[in-house]
Amino acid sequence: MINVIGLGYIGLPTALMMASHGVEVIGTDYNKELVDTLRAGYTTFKEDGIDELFQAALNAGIKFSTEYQVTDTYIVSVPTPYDKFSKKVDACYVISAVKSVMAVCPKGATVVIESTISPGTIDKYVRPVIEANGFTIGEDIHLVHAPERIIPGNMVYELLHNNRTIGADNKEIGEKVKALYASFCQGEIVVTDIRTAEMTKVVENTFRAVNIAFANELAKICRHDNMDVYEIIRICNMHPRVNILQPGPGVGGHCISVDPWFLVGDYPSLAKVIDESMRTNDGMPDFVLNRIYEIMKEKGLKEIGRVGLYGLTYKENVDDMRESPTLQLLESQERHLATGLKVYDPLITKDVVANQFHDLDTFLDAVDMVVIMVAHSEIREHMVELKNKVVLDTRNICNLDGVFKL
Ligand code: SAJ
Repeated sequence: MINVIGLGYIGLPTALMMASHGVEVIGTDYNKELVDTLRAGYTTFKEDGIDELFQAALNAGIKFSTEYQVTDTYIVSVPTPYDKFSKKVDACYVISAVKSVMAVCPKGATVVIESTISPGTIDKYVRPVIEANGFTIGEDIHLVHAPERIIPGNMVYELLHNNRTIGADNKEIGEKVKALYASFCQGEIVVTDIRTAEMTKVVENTFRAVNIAFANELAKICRHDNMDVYEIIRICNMHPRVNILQPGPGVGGHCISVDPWFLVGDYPSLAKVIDESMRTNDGMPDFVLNRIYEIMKEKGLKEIGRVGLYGLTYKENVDDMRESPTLQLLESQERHLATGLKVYDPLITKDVVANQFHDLDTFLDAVDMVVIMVAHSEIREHMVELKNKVVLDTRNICNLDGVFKL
């Protein structure tokens, strides 16, 4: 039996996937409300295919609990926030979960850490907790790092198809955990050591962050001399060895906008390109705010309160707002004492910010200028309704006449 600890964006789909592929699974989360919701038969976030997967897992007998279980394999998938000031990972939830596992686990158990952690976290924080409980690692307890790789918006598909990395202290345990993931994963599963697995995860997200920063920097350069960055990227990408990503209003989510800081925090004098890239990405919401003022001036618009931001989530078609560029932009407008921007997101039904609307028509009635911050499918379907508005399209999805780009 597998006890999956932490039933959030990664733990839940992983638990469901294993259960629906014949593995006996109990999912544990300290949040009673979340466990009650799952027990009542409801998923806790939206994702393509998650409801069907949930149903298959329920049919296969998955259980949910607030208690840690006595079993031989644990998968720890709890959040790893980062400390904004020190730029270091905060492993408190991982440490606390491992402590709780130690309180119940039998000798011989395997503890798999799936949470994203900075390189060295297992040596520094996880091993001492296990040893402090009187266990010898490698004899009484086996330790593995199996970092997740799935992308919000396509999680179920990627869980099934992505290649994976398993880091283990010894090959035998690595192969055992590989077999567990192979119960559902159709991709290649590479077994390596723990430190390498920790590093690969952070490097993958850093690669993407640096490449997005390059696109964002190009957008700024092109804006300076009024060139079309999208056309330039399109043509450059026709070169067989060039593949530039897309500029945008900023980088959000709990991965690309966070993990690279672990490397900057741990190697401040070495991680120069990464540091500069992260600052470039973090500066994009301010760049958008400046664009809003420039365009308002050009179009003779006087009231910032008649400008509306479309999209609150960190990217299209997900309901996750963590580190979202729109939230960063709203913070930025407060710093510039220019509050009043209107906001609408079809996927955020709760009131989370001031001046938030819950209906597209009312939102459009309240504004003269729309800033497309997120390329949700909904806005693509209603593009024609924007034709009498001034539009700043930060995602390059709108081809109405006169639309402004980054
Ligand atoms: N973005 C751009 N331009 C682009 C691509 C993305 O501005 O060309 C922005 C998005 O709008 C968003 C942010 O970057 O605000 C991040 O979005 P994303 O789709 O690139 O990535 P995430 O954060 O949703 O998921 C990433 C993935 N990592 C990589 O692709 C290397 C995923 O595979 C990881 O599992 C996930 O981080 C994670 O949990 O670590």
